[in-house]
Amino acid sequence: MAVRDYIRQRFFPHLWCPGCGHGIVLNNLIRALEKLGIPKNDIVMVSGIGCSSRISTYVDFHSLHTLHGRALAFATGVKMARPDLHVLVPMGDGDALAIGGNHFIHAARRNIDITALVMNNHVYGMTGGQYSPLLEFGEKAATAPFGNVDQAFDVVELARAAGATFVARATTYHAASMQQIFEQAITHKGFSVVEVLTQCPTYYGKYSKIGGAVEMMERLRDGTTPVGSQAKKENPALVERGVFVREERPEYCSEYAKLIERASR
Ligand SMILES: Cc1ncc(C[n+]2csc(CCOP(=O)(O)OP(=O)(O)O)c2C)c(N)n1
Ligand code: SF4
Repeated sequence: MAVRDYIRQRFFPHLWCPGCGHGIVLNNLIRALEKLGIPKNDIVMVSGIGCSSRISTYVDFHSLHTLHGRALAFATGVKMARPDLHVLVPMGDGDALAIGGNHFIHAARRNIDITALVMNNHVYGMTGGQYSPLLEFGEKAATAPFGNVDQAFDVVELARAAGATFVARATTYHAASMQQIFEQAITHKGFSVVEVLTQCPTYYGKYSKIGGAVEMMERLRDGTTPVGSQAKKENPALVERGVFVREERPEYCSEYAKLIERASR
């Protein structure tokens, strides 16, 4: 199957602004699925609301475009009804970790076999660039013009602590490794989380004064380093990217099937 076969061409041109990172995520996700050879009828994409969540409009899979913050709740229902299908959940940082934070930690705790993609642009892009729980302390956004006084979440640490069995971080600058990480996350049996550091030049780039898409991607290039690198030891401010957690643990749907079996004896 060719990459274009995974796309709903009738919904193009897409709604993303020029330079938005979300299209890079869509591109790498489709390339990963094409490389893995997963038939599109075996994939369900469930999303909430946000610029990032719009990905579900553009892919020719079974798709549900649901409520802001609730994608993982819908996805849990889909996966429990049809554990044989691959369930992918693209979310913005607001969708996943502000309004959706509770669903996120409990999906991780259950280790349900869902692939969660957290597209972290630090703001609520769709509604005008308000800061999300992932905006770093001191940074500026539409609702933090004098600097953010809240502390940010680290998605990787949160997912690890909550029980996710595959946890990774990619960036839109490092597109080739993003595709490889997606392949590993999709084939992992259990709750997998990939945080993708991405850019919203329209709001975050403007209000933070970082600049346009190019400057934002240069920041991802210069501000990140492979996990466990010497550079991180020399400069602790660098953000690590790569795979942080890969573990085998009982998966929720498999355990639930065993429970039904025990109860039916
Ligand atoms: C229950 C509910 N609350 C608030 C909104 C308004 N809303 C729509 S998208 C969004 C935030 C989007 O930010 P994020 O999830 O980070 O995705 P991005 O647009 O940055 O990709 C909000 C607050 C909504 N649609 N529904
Ligand atoms: S507002 Fe930001 S996140 Fe939304 S499409 Fe534009 S650049 Fe992307």
